[in-house]
Amino acid sequence: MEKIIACISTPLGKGAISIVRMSGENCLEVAKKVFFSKSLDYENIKPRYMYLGDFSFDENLKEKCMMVYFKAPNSYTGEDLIEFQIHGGIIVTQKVYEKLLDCGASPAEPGEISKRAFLNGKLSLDSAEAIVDEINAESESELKASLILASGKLFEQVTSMQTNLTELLADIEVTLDYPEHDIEETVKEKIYNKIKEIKFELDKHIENSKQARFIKNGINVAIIGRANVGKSSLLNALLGEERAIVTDIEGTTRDNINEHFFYNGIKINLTDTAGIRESKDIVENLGIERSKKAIENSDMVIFVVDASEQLSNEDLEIKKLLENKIFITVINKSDKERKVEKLENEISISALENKNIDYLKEVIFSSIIKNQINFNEIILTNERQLNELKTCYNTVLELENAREFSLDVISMLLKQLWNNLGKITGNTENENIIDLIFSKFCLGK
Ligand SMILES: Nc1nc2c(ncn2[C@@H]2O[C@H](COP(=O)(O)OP(=O)(O)OP(=O)(O)O)[C@@H](O)[C@H]2O)c(=O)[nH]1
Ligand SMILES: [Mg+2]
Repeated sequence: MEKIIACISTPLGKGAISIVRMSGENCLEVAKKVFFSKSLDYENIKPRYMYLGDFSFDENLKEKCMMVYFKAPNSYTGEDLIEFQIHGGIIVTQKVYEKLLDCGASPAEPGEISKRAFLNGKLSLDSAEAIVDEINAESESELKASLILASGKLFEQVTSMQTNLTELLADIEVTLDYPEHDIEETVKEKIYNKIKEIKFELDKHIENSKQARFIKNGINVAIIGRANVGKSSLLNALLGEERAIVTDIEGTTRDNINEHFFYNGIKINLTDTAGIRESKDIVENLGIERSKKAIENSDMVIFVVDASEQLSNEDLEIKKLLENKIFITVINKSDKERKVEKLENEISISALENKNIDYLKEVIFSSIIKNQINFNEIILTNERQLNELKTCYNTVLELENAREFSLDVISMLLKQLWNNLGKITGNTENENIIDLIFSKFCLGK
């Protein structure tokens, strides 16, 4: 019998309510010692029914609260589970939790609640990970991608692939047991066709997930240019707030400034940098080094040039730094008389007058996100899942030559593929990944 665990499942802080949970067989026995309600007869307790009553710390000290009982297997963990909904104060929540420990429950490890759900077949590994991503989602796109996964779409597809593989393995067994029937070629043909189907599916997911990094982490954009061209003004214009200091003195920005905004549900991470120029100032030179680092770390660069001045050697030097980068050339200060020559693929804006800023946002977005993101399809934002999927894909490539192999070799490869698919959903014996994944959960989840 698993021990009874208890945890605080809402963030500790002041709020309307807090939830303290308890899971494990016989957790009702613990509840009996602390929760009393006129309408509650423990012998005939109704599952999924809110009881209003008193949580008793001792004879004199009581807290009015609600209790719900979920009877196994119809609960989040698949075990008997009880939730107390109490007033959302830090001390009262802790006291309820401690009282449950005093009465026989043990503290839950981070992720233990969800781990039990997984072990009891309530949750697949990929859905569990999707829930973590859902909780941590910072952008709408990340949330959408995690909701599809949490709904079990990947689990369904992977499980169906595994079922197909099991059938093929059974066919091989039969062929090996009755070699006189000479059906080897037919079986090999069947395997070949199934493998082609699986390859198509895996390929689709890998292809769809190419933009996943941007959905999860956003697009990193460095604003680069020589001093005084209006980089900080552009940052402010894109953000729609006066975040960075702007002056007409060259070298105003000395250290990178990181801020973000959202466009089409995608997070755009901006880095405003120190203007790049020859300088004897140590602080400024350090800042310039950081600008160069920002270029390296970015997915794309906005190269800002001043419209009212001719291109200088500094501009050209900076452009050289961008040779292997995706970049947009932005001609700023378009409100002034133009002196700069026409540049390739330029976008003319005025940060000061907010001209063409929305168009620039669209160009930033579309230089990275090439295809429309289809949120009805599976997008693997989770690196572990994607890596497992790629491993499967490699085995599928080997299996494509199935016709040339002996049935023993094919059988071995099919089992390998079955196991690797299982690592995505947790349908495998490997305890290490399971422990690793659930340790990333927050306490009380
Ligand atoms: N007319 C006009 N002036 C601008 C525009 N954008 C910026 N400026 C002015 O240009 C000067 C420099 O602007 P900043 O945004 O501080 O330039 P920066 O590139 O961040 O400069 P450093 O941090 O020193 O490298 C300020 O006086 C701004 O008001 C614009 O679109 N039009
Ligand atoms: Mg600046």
